[in-house]
Amino acid sequence: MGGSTVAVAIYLGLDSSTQSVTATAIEAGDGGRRTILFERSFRYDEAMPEYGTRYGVLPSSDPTIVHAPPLMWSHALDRMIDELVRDADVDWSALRAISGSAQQHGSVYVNALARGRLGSLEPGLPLVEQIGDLFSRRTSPIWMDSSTSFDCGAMETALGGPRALANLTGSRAFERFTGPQIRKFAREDPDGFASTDRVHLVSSWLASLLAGRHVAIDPGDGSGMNLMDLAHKRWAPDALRAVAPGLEAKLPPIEDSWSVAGTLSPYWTKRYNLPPARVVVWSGDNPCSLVGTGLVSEGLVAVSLGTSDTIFGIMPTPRPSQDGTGHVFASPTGAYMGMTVFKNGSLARERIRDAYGMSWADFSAALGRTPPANQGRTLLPWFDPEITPLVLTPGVRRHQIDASDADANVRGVVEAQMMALALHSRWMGVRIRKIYATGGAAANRDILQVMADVFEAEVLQLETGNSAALGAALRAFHADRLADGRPLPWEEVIAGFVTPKSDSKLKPHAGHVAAYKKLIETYAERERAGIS
Ligand code: ADP
Ligand code: XUL
Repeated sequence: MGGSTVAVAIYLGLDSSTQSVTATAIEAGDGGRRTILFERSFRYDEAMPEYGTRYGVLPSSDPTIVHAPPLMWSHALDRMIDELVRDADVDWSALRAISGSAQQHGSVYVNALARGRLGSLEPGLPLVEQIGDLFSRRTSPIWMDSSTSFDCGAMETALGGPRALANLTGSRAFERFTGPQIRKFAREDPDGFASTDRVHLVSSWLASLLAGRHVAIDPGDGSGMNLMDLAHKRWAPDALRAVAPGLEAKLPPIEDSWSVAGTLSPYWTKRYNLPPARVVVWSGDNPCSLVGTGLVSEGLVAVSLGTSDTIFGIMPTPRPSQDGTGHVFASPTGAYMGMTVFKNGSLARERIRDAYGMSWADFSAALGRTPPANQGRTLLPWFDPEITPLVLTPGVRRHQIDASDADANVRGVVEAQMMALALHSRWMGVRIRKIYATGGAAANRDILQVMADVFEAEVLQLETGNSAALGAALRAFHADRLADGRPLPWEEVIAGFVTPKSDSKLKPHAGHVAAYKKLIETYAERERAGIS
């Protein structure tokens, strides 16, 4: 395929997220034609009940331990491709390249059998029947896991303290980051670690399945490990040593986010009659969302209201958070991105919604019935252990809100989340005037109005809520053009694909802004008191 010019090219972006898998296909013609062909999604819990997950994770009696089955993510990839090729409306012979996005930090441990097996999968048999014996750890710790405080402490001590680790890797040690997670595994199950030939991220594992060989980790997702030298985008030997002896030999290499890892392996081309499309290295969901929300230059930020709530924006040069709040990641555009992450996002909103037997429409109506700033009443929404700020013992802390007052609780959870987003993005040093909202809950304009009022910023919805899958498709497009020797600047890659919805702009109300300016300081105090 390399070098040939086709009139219309199709690019596929896959997003393997916490609760679901999504595929977005785009068409990019030479004559400037740009269309999102389709988006398709299914949830693991519903589509694959045999794995026993709830919200995409395995049941656990310890709230700090959160794992998911890597076989399920692999199976879901196969099933999604199967569903896509049945879609008669798409001419898959025009598929030029595939890339992907995955929940960050989660690690997949495979044994040496994978080396040969990845490239020799039998097209006549389903994938899931051929890879079950490749995992040297049957379950994968994911980003919601917070059981590695001991290993975080050990890594920070070995590297000269939290600030030194942040300056080297972009973040102080965080419980969910892959380095501390690998350290814990090597310590608790030395035999399992010894039989591990490769430690992948979810992103690099799924890319490996497509390409039929072990594929690299990109600097975007590599930044979520506490193991990568952020300035040089290569493994940091001191950090690897602080995790486990021999780790370097078990890690894939780090390669640019626009690297072509190969073409679709015979399993995919023969089983599904697909062309040998280029497989572009995958990245994390937040780095992909940066592209899929069009944040390819400085000045704008996006807030993603998915399973996690995240806030991020591009940073031309890395300025790690000196107070240990957030992260600097490499951006898949080659620059950097600043980001803060909250675990109690959509599932906390759902907990409140479900506790009072509401629908999303009822939830919105409750926001409509209650005054902004909730008469000074707040709650701390820590249903699960929280990442920002670090809270390992979960529990909702209410201030003057009666647990039986449904409306006040609805307003309380949304205001808490928006104030926490605003407070804990201050370290980025950006005056936020405009926010692109994405993720499942960005469909809810009543939630976004609270965001606009708390941030005193305009909030816009995008044409697609699936910015991670779209970002992956756009990355495939960018990398394919580059590999053909016809590179496009990022502004041209995203043009026509990443558009705010017309009439979607929400503006802050002056009176509400004033109320939140007061409340946010009270909230900050209650948060500090709530942690201790
Ligand atoms: P992820 O990619 O992390 O799996 P999504 O971005 O797909 O998650 O978001 C899924 C979440 O979106 C659901 O858990 C649900 O709580 C939330 N959601 C969907 N529709 C609405 C709505 N109308 N109002 C608020 N939240 C919503
Ligand atoms: C990012 C993070 C989450 C996951 C899941 O640091 O932990 O946003 O990527 O989406």
